[in-house]
Amino acid sequence: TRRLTLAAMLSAGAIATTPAFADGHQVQMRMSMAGSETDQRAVAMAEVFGPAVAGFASYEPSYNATLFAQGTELEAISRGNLEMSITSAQELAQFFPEFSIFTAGYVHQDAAHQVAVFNDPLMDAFKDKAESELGVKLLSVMYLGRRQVNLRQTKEELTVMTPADLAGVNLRMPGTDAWQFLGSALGAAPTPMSFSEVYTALSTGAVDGQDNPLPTVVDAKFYEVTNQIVLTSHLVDLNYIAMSAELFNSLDADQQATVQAAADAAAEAGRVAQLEKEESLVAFLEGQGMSIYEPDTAAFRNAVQSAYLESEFAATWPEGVLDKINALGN
Ligand code: KDO
Repeated sequence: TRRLTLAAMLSAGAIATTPAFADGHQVQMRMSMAGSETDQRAVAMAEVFGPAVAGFASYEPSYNATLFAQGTELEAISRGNLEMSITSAQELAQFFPEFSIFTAGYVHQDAAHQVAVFNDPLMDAFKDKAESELGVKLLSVMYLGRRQVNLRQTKEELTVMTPADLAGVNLRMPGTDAWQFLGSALGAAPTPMSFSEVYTALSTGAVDGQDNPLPTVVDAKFYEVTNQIVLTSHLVDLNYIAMSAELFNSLDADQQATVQAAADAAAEAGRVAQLEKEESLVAFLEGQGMSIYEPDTAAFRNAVQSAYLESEFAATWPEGVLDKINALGN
């Protein structure tokens, strides 16, 4: 509904569409991400965010980690070499370990819970730290989806019901400590690798599998080089629309409000699209010959939750925040 409101505002001329600067100068907003152009977050940013800020800024996305390698975007923003990224809590945890609370398996419950957490005062200290110490403003939360375990092995070769069944499985996880820990907590042998290398690694057998939400499995065509998906739903994954704080703070109040509304509207549009895909893609993937099944989810949840609570990550979580996050869920 936010998307419709924004579109209505644009067509009604309520949002300026002429350059706000006297010399017609447009603010450049380069956005680098590892995802593809057809990823629903990318689509929402291009279709909703870009047009909404076009009155004073040019939104210039680049995909597939072609501008900056996955995991280097925050530093690039911090140094003034990049204006925007769709970043993750795992990447922020590299700078601020307490962000690992948002990377822990089976904490976020669904897309609505992510939004409630992001907009709750509990987030203020996290946002303030990213802004003051890294120069990165977190504008809005995007929904990537429920991460599932996606393997080359056929279900006949390996049926995964509990974490013990993943013992020795070489599972590609993205390359930060928080991601590697999640792979271990699932019972697998995690291997760090950037997203852009995963398809080839799966096709050659360099790894046994990877984890991502169903829309990503389809968008990146991982179903062509794997045979099964275990519906662990181990992480209801999110991303943040991140912007250079220096750039944001250089805008006037109206422009800042426009950027904020545009980010929220893009996040909402992307969320709706991604949820729809997550629902509908099971049939598509089964049609491609994939086995898709539920494991003993309670066994995964118990193993993963206790691994986190006993970990050094949990020691960095600010007092009381996990309880507040849980209280915002069902
Ligand atoms: C991935 O590397 O598996 C991951 O899903 C991690 C996310 O945080 C996100 O960066 C995503 O990749 C990329 O945007 C590609 O979809």
